[in-house]
Amino acid sequence: MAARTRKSASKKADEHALLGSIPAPAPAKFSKDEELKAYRDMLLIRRFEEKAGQLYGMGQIGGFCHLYIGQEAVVTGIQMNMEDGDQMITAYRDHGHMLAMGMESRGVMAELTGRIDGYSRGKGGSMHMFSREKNFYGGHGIVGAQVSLGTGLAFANKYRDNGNVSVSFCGDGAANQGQVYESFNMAALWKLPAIYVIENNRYAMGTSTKRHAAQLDFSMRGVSFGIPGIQVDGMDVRAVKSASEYALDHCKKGDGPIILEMMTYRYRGHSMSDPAKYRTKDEVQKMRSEQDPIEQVKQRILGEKMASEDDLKVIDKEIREIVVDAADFAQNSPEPDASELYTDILL
Ligand SMILES: Cc1ncc(C[n+]2csc(CCOP(=O)(O)OP(=O)(O)O)c2C)c(N)n1
Ligand SMILES: [Mg+2]
Repeated sequence: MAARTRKSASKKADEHALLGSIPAPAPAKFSKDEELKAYRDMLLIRRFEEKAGQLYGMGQIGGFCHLYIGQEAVVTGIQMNMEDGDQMITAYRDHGHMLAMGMESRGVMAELTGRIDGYSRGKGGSMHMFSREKNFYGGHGIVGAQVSLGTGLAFANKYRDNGNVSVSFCGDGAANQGQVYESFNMAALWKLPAIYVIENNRYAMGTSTKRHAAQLDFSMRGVSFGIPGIQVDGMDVRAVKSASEYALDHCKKGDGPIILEMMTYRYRGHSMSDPAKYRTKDEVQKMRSEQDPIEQVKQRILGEKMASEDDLKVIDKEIREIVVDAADFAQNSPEPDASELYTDILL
């Protein structure tokens, strides 16, 4: 009897495995324009955040500041497929998502430095910025909360029958949160147009996935709700683009929610105050030298002679100018007046 139970349990697991995982589509073949766009967009995120790291070190940015450096291909590849009206929502590691959605680097930097010209008038800081106009819904400090809110966005899309999709990002650690599964249940039940992107950067603060996750294959996290998942090389912007194209199509066809697990890595500590003693320097160095998302694109551009080193230097210079301009703008923007403490308050 016990043997029979074991056998049927393992059969069930096989069925779940089939249900849960869709093989990742082959990485897209990029045109010259797409390679250059990906290079430019990822470089902007990287240089912007390096500058933010510097300003933090100089005491110009207070509070929390979580850098996305290393993970740039994830948001860049997804954004390349998004259409007008599709929304994005994420946690606190959010600067890259804002820039990818077209928010102004000046306004983002001014918010980081707590100035009046910031997207939240200097009152939100790094973790709390929004732009309804650009369909970016934050910026959330409560781990996992954005997944429920993103599911609400998907519900609104379906209710309004507007054809749009909400893309909710969360980390590997957040994927253990209860409300994530409540959201999965409702999204599957109502076949909501929701993409759940789990950015698996291998750590939740200082805790590695091996120590925090019972199921290490995060693409399988929707299995009990019948939500398919795809595990994607999140360091290769072309792989991200193909998988997200598939996912957007899945949602737009009315097939309900889908999970994309992005295998990625953050080079910096969890936040600016984390010395990252839970991993070796070699581990970080290996990822940087072997899988860096920007370097991969650069090597393809040069290898396929889509542009020369000099052409790329021109782009690098333009990006540096945008970032320096954003930092100057932010530092010259006034701090909010004390009276701002009483605005935007819900009573
Ligand atoms: C509900 C809740 N619990 C705990 C925290 C503290 N906390 C902030 S970030 C974090 C780790 C999350 O890791 P992960 O989801 O993998 O995202 P990553 O930082 O790697 O992008 C924790 C536990 C929080 N902000 N909210
Ligand atoms: Mg993580």
